[in-house]
Amino acid sequence: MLTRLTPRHVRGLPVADRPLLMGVVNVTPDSFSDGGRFDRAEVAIAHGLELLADGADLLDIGGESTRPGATRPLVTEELARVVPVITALAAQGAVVSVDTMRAEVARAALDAGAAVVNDVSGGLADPEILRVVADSGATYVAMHWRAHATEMQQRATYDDVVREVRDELSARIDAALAAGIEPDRLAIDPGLGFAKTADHNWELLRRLDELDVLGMPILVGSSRKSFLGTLLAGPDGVPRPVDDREDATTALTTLAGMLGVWAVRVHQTRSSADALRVSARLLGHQFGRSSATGKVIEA
Ligand code: PMM
Repeated sequence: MLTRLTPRHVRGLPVADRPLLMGVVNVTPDSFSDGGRFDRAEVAIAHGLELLADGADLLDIGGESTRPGATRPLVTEELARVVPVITALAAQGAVVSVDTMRAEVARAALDAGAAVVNDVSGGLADPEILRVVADSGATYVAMHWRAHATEMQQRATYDDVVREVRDELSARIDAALAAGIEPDRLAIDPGLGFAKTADHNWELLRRLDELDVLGMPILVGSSRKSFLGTLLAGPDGVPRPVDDREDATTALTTLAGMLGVWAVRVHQTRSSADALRVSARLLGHQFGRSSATGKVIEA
């Protein structure tokens, strides 16, 4: 039995009668899902605009691949990848999030117009990032994380994955608040695939309501991840390729809409935007208002 989450919003970000749709722009040569496709600034910018036209509410710009085993780029490389793309997309009116674990990159991204810092390490990789976000008054997304990509697979051990993720996220919320980030500018994310097996991911999705007690909006990123490839493996056991996991991603977006998460992070926004409009039309009244269009109302 899946339990609906408490509706929650983040101050200063769009509000809708459905989960917000975060479109991913990976400006990297090596991300698992789309590495090398958008690693030139003008291609990444065009892709961001396409995601917006297809229904994204905000864009998540990242310059570091977190695929298992990936080596980290230099700070200078990461900055050179993301800053021009953020500058251009923010100038065109997009609500921009930067996907980074580094304080220095977060600071430059906020200066370039980003409104959100999406930190997959929840402040563990570079604790200074919390202070940078607090000083700027931006939104902070704290994801559950245990280790960098080179060693995260070995850290996928839990007695009860949901309880441990909840407790570890609770500690990250405390750290963010202690650094001065305001509670209504915080969101959390269970970090599917980060130090998690496929079974851990499914368990987290099944028991997402147990994270609701933390009192924070929840973002979920399942798009194209390997647990979907494993689920959809053919009779030969070969996982479904990354670029053929879109329908499964949309199915999970539909589920997220029914559960009432705050936001979903996806690589392709068109089908997920449709899925969210369908779930909002069906269930919108449960958010306290109903809309036939799923149109975003500015906060
Ligand atoms: N997943 C990836 C990168 N950033 N951020 C959040 N908040 N949640 C996620 O699940 C997440 C993330 C990895 O996927 P990608 O390399 O295809 O972007």
